[in-house]
Amino acid sequence: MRKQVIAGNWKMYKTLSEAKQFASELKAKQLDTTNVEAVICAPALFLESLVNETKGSFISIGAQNMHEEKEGAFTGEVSGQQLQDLGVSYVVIGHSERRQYFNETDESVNKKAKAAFENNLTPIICVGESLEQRESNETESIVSAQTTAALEGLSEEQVKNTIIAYEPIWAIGTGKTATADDANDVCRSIRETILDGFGEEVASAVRIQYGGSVKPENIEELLSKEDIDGALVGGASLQVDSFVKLLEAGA
Ligand code: G2H
Repeated sequence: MRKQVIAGNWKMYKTLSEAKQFASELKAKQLDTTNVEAVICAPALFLESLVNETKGSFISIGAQNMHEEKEGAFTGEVSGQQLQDLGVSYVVIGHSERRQYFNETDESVNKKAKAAFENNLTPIICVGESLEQRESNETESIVSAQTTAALEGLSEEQVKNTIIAYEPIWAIGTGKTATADDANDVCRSIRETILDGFGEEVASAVRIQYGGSVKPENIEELLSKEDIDGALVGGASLQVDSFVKLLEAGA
């Protein structure tokens, strides 16, 4: 059985002291995490402190982006090697905000996914369609093409350990959520794409999250669906109480 993974994506929110306070409050909670993984994807500046603060707890720490090269003259960038060295274990790749505002492409997403595995980081690869694409019935073809491109050249073992986050762009931070059935249909189509490319064993192992205005009020229904294995959560991951409710729903 696939273990649910609830990942908070803090985006560019919080100060260092707020981040540390959150981690110290969260780790003190008595949560049954047998069936759920808890990940916080924080701004790069906070990663070292958060890794230290959460050591030995049920919480894992992720970055929100990385550069595909190991090192080099890339001002302002952070490499997979540097993340691994800090003790980071996950990295979000190809979030729609990065695709939209920072020219992230399917090709760079693929390079970053490969670099993530080279540095023992679990990639959370985001895919999703725009409103226009949904309205012209292109959702599954767009998401399938993004998935295929992102996973190109990865080994079966690596794909099994990849997390795909299906985030319809029109549902991000807007309060609009895809219905649980619609989200599940797209997650199933992603799994079918992986089945075509990598076979049954890989497709049934890979975890596929839904993301886009997930909150305590809608998470249970989303997670009850067969092909949804967790959530990537922005706004509702910023408060400890709300994040705890999301984890409890996954437990
Ligand atoms: C989608 C999501 C987190 P929110 O970007 O990746 O954010 O839950 O605020 O829609």
